[in-house]
Amino acid sequence: MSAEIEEVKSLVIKGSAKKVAKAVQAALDAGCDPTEILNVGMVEAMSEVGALFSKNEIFVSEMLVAARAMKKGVEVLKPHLAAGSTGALGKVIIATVKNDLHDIGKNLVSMMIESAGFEVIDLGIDVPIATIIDCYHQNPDTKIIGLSALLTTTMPDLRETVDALNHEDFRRNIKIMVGGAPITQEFADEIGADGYSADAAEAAVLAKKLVGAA
Ligand code: B1M
Repeated sequence: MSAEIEEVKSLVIKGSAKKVAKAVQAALDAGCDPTEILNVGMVEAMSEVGALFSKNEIFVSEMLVAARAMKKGVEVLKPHLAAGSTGALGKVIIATVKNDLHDIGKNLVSMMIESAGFEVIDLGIDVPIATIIDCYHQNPDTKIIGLSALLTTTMPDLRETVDALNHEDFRRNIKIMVGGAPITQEFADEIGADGYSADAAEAAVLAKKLVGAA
């Protein structure tokens, strides 16, 4: 790993938001690959933060600080990862399901889907089912609804959300894709989603497949 990316990783783990933004810029200036800065410098850093939390070596507040630092880094990286979007492939509504406050992964998925050519309506975190349904009614040309869940305890919320959408008259007009660390293809099939992807890059490919554009 290059020294610049190592610096990004260490600053994300420490949660130094201001320094992370500068370190990401320095890594870009040094010619590091933006995808490597993201995956090795930031996503791996968050995995280490999660492992420290599991071992009771850090508190929730420290996870939050690391998450804020990663967001600052992603802001610097975004123009280098995502080319401008035309929105030509149609609208995607994306949300983290109710009771779940995790949004870093969902934001990366949004960014990649947008740069693949979709217009993304991001409803944020802890999103009630009714909000998603209302949003569809306001945007009846939506092609895909994407749902993220990061906790084993919100997998039932994901199931409930997909189930509710599966009972809507508009279901035949949309595809549903799901993802998040505890989600698997098997779970996605079980709850009646149309697609699952393990990461943001795969999510963009899946979205295109779901609308027949790949
Ligand atoms: Co929380 N958290 N957290 N957390 N957190 C995890 C998920 C955990 C694994 C940490 C651990 O214990 N090792 C654990 C869950 C354990 C479990 O479910 N069995 C956990 C816990 C327990 C909790 C709390 C319950 C802690 C507490 O309060 N006691 C609490 C729950 C709050 C709630 O949601 N109700 C909580 C809170 C938080 C913070 C708010 C402090 C913060 C989130 C801040 C934020 O997101 N703005 C936080 C963080 C940062 C984490 C970890 C450390 C990092 C998550 C992350 O951003 N990863 C996480 C540990 C870990 O993941 N190793 C952890 C990086 C991100 C790029 O990856 O989100 O997986 P990920 O997204 C990927 C893929 O999953 C996929 O693509 C993304 C990009 O490649 N993907 C999709 C995601 N969504 C997709 C949607 C798609 C397709 C693909 O289609 C639509």
